[in-house]
Amino acid sequence: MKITNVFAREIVNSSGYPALECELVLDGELRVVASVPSGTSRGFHEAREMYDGGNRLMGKGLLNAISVIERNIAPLLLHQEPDVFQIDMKMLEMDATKNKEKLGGNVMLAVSSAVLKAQASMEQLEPYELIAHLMGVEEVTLPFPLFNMIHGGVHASNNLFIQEFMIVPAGQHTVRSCVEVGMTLFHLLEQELRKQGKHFYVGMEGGFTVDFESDFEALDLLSGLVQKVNSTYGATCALALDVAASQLYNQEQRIYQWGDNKFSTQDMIELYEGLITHYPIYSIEDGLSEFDWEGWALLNARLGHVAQLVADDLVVTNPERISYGIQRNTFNAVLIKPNQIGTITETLQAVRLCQEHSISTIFSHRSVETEDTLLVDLAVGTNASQLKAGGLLRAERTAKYNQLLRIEDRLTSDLLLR
Ligand code: 2PG
Ligand code: MG
Repeated sequence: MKITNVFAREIVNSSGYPALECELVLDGELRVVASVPSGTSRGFHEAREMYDGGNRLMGKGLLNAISVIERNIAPLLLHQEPDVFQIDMKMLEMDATKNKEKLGGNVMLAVSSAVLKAQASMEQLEPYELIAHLMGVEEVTLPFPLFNMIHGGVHASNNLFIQEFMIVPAGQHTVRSCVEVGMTLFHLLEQELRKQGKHFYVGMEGGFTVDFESDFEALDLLSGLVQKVNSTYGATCALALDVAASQLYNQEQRIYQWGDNKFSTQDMIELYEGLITHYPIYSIEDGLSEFDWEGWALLNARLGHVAQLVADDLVVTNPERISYGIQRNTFNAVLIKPNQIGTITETLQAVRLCQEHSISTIFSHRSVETEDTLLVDLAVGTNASQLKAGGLLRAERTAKYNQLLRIEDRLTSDLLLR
């Protein structure tokens, strides 16, 4: 099958701004589309995004990006069989800058994702099957979800400093039972917030945005609910946090500003040690800043054996940064966000690198999303250990969990057929 048309367009993302979508037509009849997300708490070293700037749509227009796809990249695709590795290599030749300054990570990922989907269609495979093939994975195991319950930091206009309070339905053997435990806990949380007379609304990642006296009050409430679910349903839920500490860090003074408190790296590590002792915390993401490499090494040495310590902003899905971090022993898990690096090929490289060094991988959505679910196929096809796709409200988040449920059903019925 050959690519016969290449289109790009602006669609609407979950924050009411344009998102870039690429559409490919194969043999004049089969169509695939892929769109890309965007971040709010973006890492400093992430791939740049191409936006128009100027007045239209607060500078977030994508007309230039569309033109780059349809004029500059389309000639590389037309009349060719879709091959994600080939096109990624060609785009990386067109833009050899460190941060994808020329083409933009949004442009490259929209194309790369669409080509991956087209290649899967051509080979009559589901995207996760093609990805498993590309990764040499013979038997896929499904990632378990991290559900975002309460928003804070730059994701919410409340008074919490921790950006994401998530629950981990650990100990469940199927995605379906994870989702059931997640839904139960979610509604228990809603009931509790109502009972306490708190004003809350649905946050940008599909959890709740609500004021608490402090981050500790939110942790108390959630860990109480986790205990309740665990005893009632025989579950073994735990908590996961994304502190997004780059947002709290003052690089010149080397301090973390947590409300009125000024914390040194050492204070932060002690804070986490205390939290892990008091609460059932399984995972801490971005506990320290993207500029605090020494701090990360200390953190990992001190707490790496008792908690999952996830690097997000620190490594931004960039194989070079991941490799540097592995050499310095700075984390035991990495968040994988394809749009931080800009191509599917580099995303797969990042995962491979982690897996070769027994570093856990967690595929992650962005705070500003579309309904695209390729992320889930990537998580499944690479045998990633976890999937972080937000809360259980808002269709762009549930689209991801629903895709995971569908894949689970397919895999189970395949097994039954065999
Ligand atoms: C994160 C992400 C997703 P953002 O920090 O992990 O939750 O947020 O997309 O705003 O970077
Ligand atoms: Mg993060």
